[in-house]
Amino acid sequence: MTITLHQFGPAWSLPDYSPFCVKVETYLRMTRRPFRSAISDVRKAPKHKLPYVQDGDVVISDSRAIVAHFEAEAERPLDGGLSPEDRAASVAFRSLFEEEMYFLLVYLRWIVDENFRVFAPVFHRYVHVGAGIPKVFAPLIARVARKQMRRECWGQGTGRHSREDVEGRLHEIVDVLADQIGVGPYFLGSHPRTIDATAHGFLWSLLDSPNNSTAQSYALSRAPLVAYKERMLDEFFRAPVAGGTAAPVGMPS
Ligand SMILES: N[C@@H](CCC(=O)N[C@@H](CS)C(=O)NCC(=O)O)C(=O)O
Repeated sequence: MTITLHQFGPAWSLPDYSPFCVKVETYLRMTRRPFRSAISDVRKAPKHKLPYVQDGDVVISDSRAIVAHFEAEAERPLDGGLSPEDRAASVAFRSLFEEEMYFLLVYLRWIVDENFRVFAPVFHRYVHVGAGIPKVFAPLIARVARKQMRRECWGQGTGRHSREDVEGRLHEIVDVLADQIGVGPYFLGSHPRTIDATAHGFLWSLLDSPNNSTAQSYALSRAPLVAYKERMLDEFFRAPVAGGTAAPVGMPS
């Protein structure tokens, strides 16, 4: 059965500019599921958000639901045998990444002028290639999208903070993540778990998106985080997989 991962598309050294899309791609690679990537129109996504996945006749949106879908059908789910303590840690860290760190990253990318100038061409390309809108309208769509992201960040609360406060909050998260990962090799120790897909998606985005931020340089200075990202890349993105080779990073397969 073919699995199609609908996403925004590659950017810089990442397979996607959305950490949620990188999360799902990481999960599919961790579980050695063959899949194809499609750059898709977010307006046509079931919940008007990406990623979503088509697994045969089944369409699943929301990265958490996607992971739950594959975990439920797996013979050996990644989270099988997780202790109650580790399950609690996994759920709490997932929220840290997806409900707090996400908005801090959105702030840096979409609200900080100098970073938005770097992101805009990537977004323009998506508007044209992914949503099929003529290139000439891309800057206008980017302005509308930016306004919407500002509104969302303001509503959630992060948008009301200064850039310094946002960076400070990310520094705190970076410290906590470096302590948690330590020597790893995985987020919760010796076994790869679903939280590794989330952690890798968000850490890779923080470390390698071209954001000018003290949070990024601070994260890059923390050896456990950089080593973790490199380990995840080596094992799941760069290593040959059974039945073929891993798709090159940044290329839809
Ligand atoms: N809870 C969702 C979040 C996905 C999400 O926020 N996707 C963003 C990109 S990072 C999106 O599609 N934004 C488009 C929009 O809001 O119009 C998940 O886990 O998949």
